[in-house]
Amino acid sequence: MEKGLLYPVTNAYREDQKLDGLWDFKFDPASEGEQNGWAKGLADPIEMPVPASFNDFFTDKDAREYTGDFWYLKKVFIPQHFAGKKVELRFGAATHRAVVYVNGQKIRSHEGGFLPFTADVTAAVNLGEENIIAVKINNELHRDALPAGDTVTLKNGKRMVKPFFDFYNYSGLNRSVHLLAIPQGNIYDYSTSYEVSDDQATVHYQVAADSDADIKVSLADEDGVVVAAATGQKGELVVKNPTLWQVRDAYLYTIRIQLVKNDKVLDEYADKIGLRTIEIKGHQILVNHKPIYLKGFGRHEDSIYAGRAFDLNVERRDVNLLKWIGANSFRSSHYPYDEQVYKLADREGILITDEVPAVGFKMAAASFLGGLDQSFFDGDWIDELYKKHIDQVKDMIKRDKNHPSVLAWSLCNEPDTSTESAVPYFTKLFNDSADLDPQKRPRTFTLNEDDTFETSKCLKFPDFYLLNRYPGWYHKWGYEISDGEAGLRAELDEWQNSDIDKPIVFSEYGADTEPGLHKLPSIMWSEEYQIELLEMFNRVFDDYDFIRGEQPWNLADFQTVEGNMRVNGNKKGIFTRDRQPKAAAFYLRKRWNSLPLDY
Ligand code: GCB
Repeated sequence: MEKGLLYPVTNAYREDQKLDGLWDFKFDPASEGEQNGWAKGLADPIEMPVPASFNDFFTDKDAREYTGDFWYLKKVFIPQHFAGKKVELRFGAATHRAVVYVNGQKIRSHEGGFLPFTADVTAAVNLGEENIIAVKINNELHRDALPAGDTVTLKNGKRMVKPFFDFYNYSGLNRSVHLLAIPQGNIYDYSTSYEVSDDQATVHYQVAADSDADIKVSLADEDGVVVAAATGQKGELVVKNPTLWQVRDAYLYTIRIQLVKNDKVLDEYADKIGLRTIEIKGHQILVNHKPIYLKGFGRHEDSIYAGRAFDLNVERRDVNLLKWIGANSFRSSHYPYDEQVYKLADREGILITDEVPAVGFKMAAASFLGGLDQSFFDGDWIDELYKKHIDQVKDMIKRDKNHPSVLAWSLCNEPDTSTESAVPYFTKLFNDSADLDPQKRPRTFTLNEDDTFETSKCLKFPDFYLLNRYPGWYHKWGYEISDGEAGLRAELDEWQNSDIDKPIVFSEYGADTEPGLHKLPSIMWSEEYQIELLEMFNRVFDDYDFIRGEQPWNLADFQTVEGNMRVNGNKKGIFTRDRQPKAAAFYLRKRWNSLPLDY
């Protein structure tokens, strides 16, 4: 678990330099780089953009599919004026495990390809000089790691990954690298929780700092007017007549935290927060005590050329598409996204179900590879996997807890919860994560098609249910879709007749659709069939009032592993991979713009 994961800022006390651009890059198939001194320099490197996944830049398949160790290296001038400060390197994401070296000295390692980590390099850097920063990354998949999969060696000696999920194993420094200089005694974490009524909001705050200085906290509105102030490591900020953060109508206050000693400010951290509450009551999801209905998508960080790299341009376009189509939410399937995604959602009033990269926890999900007949949670990898899983849940919540856009935590995608062996795992996961979020946001996981009201042994855990269901596509497809609808209704009738009274959100459903393929009457893969499938699901949703959201799969087409179920990727996008609408986008836009927020 990381000590603090505050997003880097530059102010009078802190300096943040992005180290994006071209880095030296080299594959290390024999894992010999460390003993051969690669941490100090790479012989015959190629140049690789950061942030980016390396895969799609290559024109040869061995390089694109490369699995194993690989190195990034950059010479960075570290200024003299960093003297007296703590110097850190912050990696937004290194997929999936990394070792950081400075001037040949090993500094730290990290596992988990979708969350940031910070290396304290104060003692290793030479100020006023160029320093050599090297990172050894490994992109193998294993059953005891997140996301889960296997790594195999082919008869020709080449390695390849066999993911237990369908998204392509894009690898590299997928998010920005930051060089930071911060005060030695610094603010390293803070958290807030809220109580709101029409005429007052109370912000309960808590600050974590490596210092015995006094802590001062203030809150300013969007005009910069300070509306509340308090002192102490823990306290309350009371705002009279607040403007609340509302869904698709965001208002952001600035919280400013200062460390002060003898009237001198030693450190300052400011951030944007939104005043709002989230609760689950019966089968309703409430924001600011009012029911809301989720409209949106599952998504991926995925685009052409740079793979899973965070690209602010793509994100701007995606958020504009979400607004255009009338969406108010998305799930960060199947991993926490770059922090800038959450900042944009905060600004636009979009709700996020934030998902940890716990995906592939089901041997049958390896069906993309032919399926493996064993319960995932019976495996001997479970203890090791759990350590990594809870560690990443902790880091995700630590990183994202202050974003008003975060609605809920998804602790797993489609785990195999239909065997008893899943129960102790989820008991522990839900117990160990219970107190991590001061706002006590709802926690959940998605239930795959096989994990139904009847078969799942873990229905007691989620605060609300996320159902991934594919009638009309993976079963009861084409002309049989009416039987698919009947099956879906039969399952929902069971939920309705049970004593469970919790919201259900449909977090995945959809049909692969080749853009431009038209057929009257429809056939599968045509744009017409995609609309028919959405219409079928919507008919069903409209008949059950405990369904509190619809998030079809996926916002956009995305790259997957090669296979006989995919034609150059997963085509269930409502938009193409280059973010243009399929016919279904116009259908959904009409529906979603006509549904009230509390539908
Ligand atoms: C699922 C997975 C998602 C896949 C999707 C599909 O259940 O959660 O990652 O992409 O199905 O299209 O097969």
